[in-house]
Amino acid sequence: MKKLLFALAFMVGAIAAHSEGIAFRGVVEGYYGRPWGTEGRLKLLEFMGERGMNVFIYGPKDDPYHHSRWREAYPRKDIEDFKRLLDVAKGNRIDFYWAIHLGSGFRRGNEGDYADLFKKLGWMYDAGFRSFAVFFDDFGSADADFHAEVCNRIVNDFIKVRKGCSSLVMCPFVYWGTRHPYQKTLGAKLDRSVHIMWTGASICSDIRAEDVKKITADFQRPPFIWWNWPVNDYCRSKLLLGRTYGLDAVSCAGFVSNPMENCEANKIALYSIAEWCKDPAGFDSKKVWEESFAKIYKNPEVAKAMRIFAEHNSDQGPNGHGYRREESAASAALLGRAMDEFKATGKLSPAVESDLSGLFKSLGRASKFLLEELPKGRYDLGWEIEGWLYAQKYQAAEGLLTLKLLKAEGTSLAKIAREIAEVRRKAEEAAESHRAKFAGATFANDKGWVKKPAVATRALQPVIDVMLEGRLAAAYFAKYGSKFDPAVGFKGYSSVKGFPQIVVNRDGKFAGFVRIMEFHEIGPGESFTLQVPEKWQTEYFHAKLGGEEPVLSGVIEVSKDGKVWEKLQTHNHGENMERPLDVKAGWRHARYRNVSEKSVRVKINQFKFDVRAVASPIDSLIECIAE
Ligand code: LOG
Repeated sequence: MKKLLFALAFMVGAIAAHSEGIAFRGVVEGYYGRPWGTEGRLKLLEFMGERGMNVFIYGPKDDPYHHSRWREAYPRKDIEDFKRLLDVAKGNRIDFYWAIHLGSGFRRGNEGDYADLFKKLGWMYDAGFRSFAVFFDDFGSADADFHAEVCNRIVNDFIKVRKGCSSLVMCPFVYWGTRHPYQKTLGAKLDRSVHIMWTGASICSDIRAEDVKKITADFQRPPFIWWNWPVNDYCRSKLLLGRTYGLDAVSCAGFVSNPMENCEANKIALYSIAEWCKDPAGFDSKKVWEESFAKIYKNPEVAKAMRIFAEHNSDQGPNGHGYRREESAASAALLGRAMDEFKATGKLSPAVESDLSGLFKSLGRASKFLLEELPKGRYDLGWEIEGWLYAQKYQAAEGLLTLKLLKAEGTSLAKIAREIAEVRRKAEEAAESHRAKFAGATFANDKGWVKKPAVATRALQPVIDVMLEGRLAAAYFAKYGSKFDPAVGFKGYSSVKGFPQIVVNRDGKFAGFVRIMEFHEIGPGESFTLQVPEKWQTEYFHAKLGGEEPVLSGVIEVSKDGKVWEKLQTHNHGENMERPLDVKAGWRHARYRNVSEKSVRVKINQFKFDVRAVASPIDSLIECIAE
């Protein structure tokens, strides 16, 4: 009998998927990080209504009253906000679910915990909720009997008792993959009415028909899919604005997208997901993505610029989930050709150069336009994506300057290198101010997780990097007669005639002179100097100069610019002179100067800074070429 019912339910689900699309379709606010806030949610609900989505599951990991403090009542203000949300959801024919996360603190068989749970659900019912979900993801343990028991009791003692409640939705502890004993037990024991959430073959993954088939058998019901896209809580430096693909036309009880913390920016993905849900089999990913811009952005110029920008902001970058998306797809051939040509010849053909220049210009124009045009109120798209728009603007500028650099020589080359350094400095400044803005807008524990924005990292930035580094390295060779090594950005020099060539080496944390084995005479007033590139932060200085004599005859002086020097109060012992440095002071030069009236014999056993690496080889190279 059970089997028959199951087959019947399955068939109904399958028919629903093909005639009217997925029954429950919408959004789960289920990510880690800054929750959207009521204003953000209200706007999203309107959009979902317009796009025919009909379910919103509220479960932001970082709402304490959903999660760690699930027993406690929401403050009155939050309840008022929920009432507004419920109203707008109703007006848009959206079933607004409130989820409780019981993964921490709920003890199996503890009646006190059950009492607290029903009290809390009762308060939420009184606030107006009729749809409830229970989450166990990422917290607790794989105890299927326990999770089935809690859910079944909610069904029997609450959902069925209170008037007008929707079917319970639950997110299990093992919410991805198939064939897990936990999933099978859950499937067997959970009340038939409960929907079980599932993210696919892995946590973030495409949804494949054969996996859905397996999990449908394990759960003894079609899964309620929680699709972890376009969520970016595991790749917060990126915006995921690309097309929706990787979804087979599957039968499922429901389909909700877990989106990015960037609430407004989600509309691009959600537009497509809504279309997919309406007709999984007929869905045309490219076409729907293309048409979405004009539907989302009323101003056609904004739509056009967003389309250009989105094309290059869609891949997560390397990440723990191993989930990746295409990026800069329409430019793949051009970028591939540029890379090949440059690697083979150190140059670009005129055709490729002109196409690349066109691409950078269009990206530069689009991001500048959006920076000027988009309103930047706290819940506006402009506020959310400003940091990425700046990054895109500076990346485009860097790209164009790089094309100029490829053809420049001598003083003009140095001048362009300086311009590139300036663009990179501005990009860094904008990224830092974005980080500060986002950190300021989130809760205490989340501040450290906020990342600087990154754009077009998958295919476009690598081409700029290869060309920039390649051209600068060639220029370095022409200028200094040696091959570039990131450590060579560090310099050592001396005022002493006949002093041997100083070689600077960077070894992990240390940047300093390669040991000089023999003694050398340092005359009165003479010195030798170690210099590190601009972006490297120094936090310690240490010299060992071959005996006590140099320590008694000389001093260590430090400077920020190589012009104004200050005596460092070193701690001296034996042949050692050392001292911790304040990183913020920005000391980049250190020299030993003989301040006595006679020559002193020095053997450089060690002369080094401890550095914190912040600069890339490109920054070091630019510094060597630009001066
Ligand atoms: C969490 C979710 C998070 C997502 C992506 C589920 C069911 N739970 O690894 O809160 O946003 O992955 O990082 C999850 O997906 N855990």
